[in-house]
Amino acid sequence: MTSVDASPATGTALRFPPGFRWGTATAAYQIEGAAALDGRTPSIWDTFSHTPGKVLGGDTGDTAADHYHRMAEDVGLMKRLGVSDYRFSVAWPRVQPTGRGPAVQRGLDFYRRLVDALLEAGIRPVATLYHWDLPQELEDSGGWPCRDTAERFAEYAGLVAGALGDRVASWTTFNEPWCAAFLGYASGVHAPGRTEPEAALRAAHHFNLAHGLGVRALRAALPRSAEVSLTLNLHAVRSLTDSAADRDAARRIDAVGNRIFLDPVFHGRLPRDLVRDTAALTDWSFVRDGDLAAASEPIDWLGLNYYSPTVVAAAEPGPPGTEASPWPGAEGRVRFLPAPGPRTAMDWPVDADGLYELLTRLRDELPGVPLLITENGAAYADCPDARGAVHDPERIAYLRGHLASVHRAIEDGTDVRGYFVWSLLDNFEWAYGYSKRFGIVHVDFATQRRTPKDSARWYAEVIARGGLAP
Ligand code: IFM
Repeated sequence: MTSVDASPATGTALRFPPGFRWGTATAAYQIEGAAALDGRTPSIWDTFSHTPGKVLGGDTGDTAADHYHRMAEDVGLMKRLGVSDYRFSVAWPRVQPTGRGPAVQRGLDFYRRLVDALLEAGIRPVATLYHWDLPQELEDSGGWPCRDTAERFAEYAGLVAGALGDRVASWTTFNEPWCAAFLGYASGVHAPGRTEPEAALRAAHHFNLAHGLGVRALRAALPRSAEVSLTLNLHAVRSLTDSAADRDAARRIDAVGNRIFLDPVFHGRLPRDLVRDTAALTDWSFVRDGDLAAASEPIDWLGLNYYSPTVVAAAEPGPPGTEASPWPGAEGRVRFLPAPGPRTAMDWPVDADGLYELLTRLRDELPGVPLLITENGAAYADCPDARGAVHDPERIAYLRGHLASVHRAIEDGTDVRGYFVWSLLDNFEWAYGYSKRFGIVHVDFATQRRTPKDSARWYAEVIARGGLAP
């Protein structure tokens, strides 16, 4: 392998602690395809992506990266990278198509084959139970704003743990419940595409409840040594100025973006200011006795997904915006501003300091809770050159900068146990379809040919070295 390092020399090597977990991550609907095979039924994302106008270019996850049929090749790619861990998600409609009742063996068998191939390759499987693909039947009965969905999730968690618990030692209940609740039910840019702010707040509460009930179901089905966790996309919120009004804008976004999950899960309480901010929408009477105790079942680590920071200021007086907001309780009060600096193909600012800020905040607020970066990465418009090689120096620089931030946080006393690149493969990037490429492995979606990008070679070197070269 040729050596690739697109970053300026920094002088010193940054070594990560022994046992640091180096991984990659994917999600079922984004890569599997085989949407109607072996008993799988539609999820909310099948319905949403097949609805004209919802996804760029009319793209769907019907075939995606065809991982369902190319799983062995993809595990081979990871083995060559040298990763210690692979974070994947289980498609609920593949293993329990209606969201109720017994599991479908053919669906479970796929994940059993995947896990066996990983273990054979010396890679630790990290299974996420929910990465946004709710069985459509459960949405038809009310979806996440409906309490029963939380109970259904706990049953599903128990089924999957019963089937795979003998070989999967690391489990995550939810990936990014903020996106599922607020992009799915408030702004409607994600499935199921509803624009009902009160329903989104209910959904957020039911995600917290489902997480806690899921933790209980997992603990009941798994050996004591198994790890159980949750992944949040926390927002590194910065106030534009130090004025009271701008700081209040940041507080509002922190409440409905971060503390809406952190407080129930780690402290068994609702943020008081959030309840106040949202009083015109709900009295929160859907939170029943015992819910917050369930939500705060202890977990073994917290997964953090980070891409870019959020800069806010107090809104200027004016007519309300026409687009539905994903921030109930903050509409008309907060203005979002572009952070300075270079941007990725998603138009997201590149700012590795935001990751350091979040990690050290969690160090201070959640002492004793180990952290894993369960997603970090960047989309760029990668193209194979005439010889088929994919040069992606910006992605290498992005990953390098963010790994340096993780290293700095560790040096400053933060207990970070691992880092998983998003993503192993180019994939279905939700409302953007196949137009955005996050993979360190390029996928030609016409032929399904996989080509490791320069960043894949660079990441393999980082893993082999246990850190960043000087
Ligand atoms: O592709 C997504 C992933 O599914 C969840 N976290 C953010 C990624 C990039 O948008």
